[in-house]
Amino acid sequence: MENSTMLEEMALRALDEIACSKAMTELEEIRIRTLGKKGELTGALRSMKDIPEAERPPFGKRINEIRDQLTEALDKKILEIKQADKVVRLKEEAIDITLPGHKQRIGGLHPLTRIYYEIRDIFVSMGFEVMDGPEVEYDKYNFEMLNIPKDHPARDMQDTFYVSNDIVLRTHTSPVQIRTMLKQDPPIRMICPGRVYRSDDVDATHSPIFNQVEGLVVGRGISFAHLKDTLDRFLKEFYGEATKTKFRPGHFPFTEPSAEVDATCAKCAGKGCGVCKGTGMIEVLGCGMVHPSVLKGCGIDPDVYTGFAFGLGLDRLATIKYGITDIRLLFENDIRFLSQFK
Ligand code: FA5
Repeated sequence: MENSTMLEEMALRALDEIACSKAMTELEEIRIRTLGKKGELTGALRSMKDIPEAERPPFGKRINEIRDQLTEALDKKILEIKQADKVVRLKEEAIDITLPGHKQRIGGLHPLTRIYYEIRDIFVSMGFEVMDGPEVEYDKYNFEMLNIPKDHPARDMQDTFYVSNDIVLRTHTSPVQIRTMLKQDPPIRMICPGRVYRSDDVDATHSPIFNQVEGLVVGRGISFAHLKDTLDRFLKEFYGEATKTKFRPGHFPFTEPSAEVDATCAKCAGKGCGVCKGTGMIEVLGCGMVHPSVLKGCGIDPDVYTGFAFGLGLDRLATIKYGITDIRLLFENDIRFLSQFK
């Protein structure tokens, strides 16, 4: 076949292939096959030597025209494919803003933390400072210096987890009283929050791990009237102005006299309900005047200084305040329960 006919056929075929191609890889193959260094057009140029001299200029001109035509067709098709790809990509990456989003859950403070913050703020506003003490405690601080010697029956009041003969998991926050009095001279006015441990059986009102807030005031002329007024004020602030308090005689080896304090039931406002067992009042804390021998053991002269102390169960206070019927709910960390306290 004549060279120029072959050239035209090649051009037509290439243009047709370009028009039909759907991918960049196909176009690249066509480009290399037709316009590449060893491609069909270069082959046509080389074949010029075989045609009569008079036909060479129009043949060469036609090769250049076809090169331009193919280049233009390829460029156009590349643009088309890129455009189509972009449309597909935009469609795939499109964000449907009408779809409902994922709800961002906002956390909240644990009810025990909230209760503690409330209690802390009330006492801090009365001039108390906040102290801290270890949960793994010397028997000496947890019991002995609080007037509870080894083998004394008073130890039965608090079933204890012993780590060794001399070390216990503290059964109450009262050892922080001792630690404070040992390192600080009066006047002292402190509260101490913390976790405590007792080998109590678990039920709706008892847990082997629970939380207390201890309070201690030591100074000249501190009397039971100060204790009564401080706790009265605190309970009114905490449960509401209408709250009434009742001080009943109690017994703690480290305070004399000792008292247990009942407050108007927050659930029924004193009318009587299941929570307060129909009495309208509920026991909320233990307290008393610091025993002179406890002061003396800590190097404080009981003839010069007197003091009062109190200890409240944070978990019990939380159950009463929020009407929680089972103390265990406070430790299970069930999100359905906790999310009610945001
Ligand atoms: C004491 O622990 C004394 N240290 C309190 C005190 C301090 C008295 C200073 C005088 C001066 P008691 O054992 O009663 O006292 O415990 C205090 C509070 O802890 C109780 O009123 C109760 O609210 C709470 N509590 C006691 N045992 C448990 C338990 N197993 N689970 C949850 N709360 C408890």
